[in-house]
Amino acid sequence: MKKLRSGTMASMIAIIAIVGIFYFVLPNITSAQVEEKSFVTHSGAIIKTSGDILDPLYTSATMEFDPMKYLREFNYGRVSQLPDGTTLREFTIIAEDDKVMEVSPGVFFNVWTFNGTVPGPTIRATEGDLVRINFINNGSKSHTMHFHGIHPAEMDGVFEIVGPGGGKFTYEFEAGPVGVHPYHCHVMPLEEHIARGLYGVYIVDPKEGRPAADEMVMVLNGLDTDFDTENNFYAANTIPFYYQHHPIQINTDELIRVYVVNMAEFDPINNLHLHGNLYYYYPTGTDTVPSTYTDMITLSQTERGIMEFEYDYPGKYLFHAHKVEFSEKGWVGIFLVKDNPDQKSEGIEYGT
Ligand SMILES: [Cu+2]
Repeated sequence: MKKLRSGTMASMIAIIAIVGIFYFVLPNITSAQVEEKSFVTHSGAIIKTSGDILDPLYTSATMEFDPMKYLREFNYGRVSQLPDGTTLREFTIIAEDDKVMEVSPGVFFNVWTFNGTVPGPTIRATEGDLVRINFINNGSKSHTMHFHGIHPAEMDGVFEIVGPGGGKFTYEFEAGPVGVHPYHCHVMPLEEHIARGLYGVYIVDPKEGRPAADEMVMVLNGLDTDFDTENNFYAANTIPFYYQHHPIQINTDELIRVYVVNMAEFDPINNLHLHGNLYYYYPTGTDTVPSTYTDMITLSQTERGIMEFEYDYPGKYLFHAHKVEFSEKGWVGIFLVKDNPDQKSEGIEYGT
């Protein structure tokens, strides 16, 4: 009986000790878990969160992407001359799938990249050039590069799967036809490989060139950050609202040429509306004569074209998806039109 009592006492003491540990120690652990942490986002805002922070400022695999730099950056490759006089343009493109991008303040998304950015570099050549792409897959999944345009079947980036961990393939084809084309990974599940960011723009210039212009590239994209095959954010050039907060500066009486490509997955259409102006539109950029003069185009997946316009009046003009859901989720920007320093003012001041 005594033995039993002392055994019961020992058990009770043990239970009290265990309960005590839960009561006094565990709250400290749980309070540590709900403790808010602060960090600075790409826009300079200070965000507090109690969730797991995948902070781009402290994550080595973070993707650095500057939509303003991307806008007017054209990659003409390493240029050399073949014995027959053909211009050879060589590019090295590296695929990775471990980068993290802050797509909106506090929202981090694992993007898959060509040369470290979404979209990948804008590849540019002149019709008839020989384009050589030294493709390296440093990702953890198989990837390829599939170019829209004209090329031999074995250069199509569909059946020649390039394995992960350093797989290589050399794509080689004659640049053509003239126009603006997308390139993207073509490994299954295709929707995911594209939506994660493995795409970019490929421009083929006519031999005679195009009239001088302030040229830019806009890739219309969507971001499905919760993997439910619906986009949570939309953008021109990846970062929602970027060109609204950082307007694109252009001049009055200067030709603006925008190479626009729709790469948004999951939604059947996207569109582009320009304020205070209309633009000449060249579908796919394959013709030198515009098909229409409009302020609104509608684009399905990988549909693209060239827009050309000039502003008469300085000021701020919106451009955005007229599918309002998309513009309210990030696909909206501003052209800040300034008086052309090379032109004399006409004297009339509107809105004063
Ligand atoms: Cu892929």
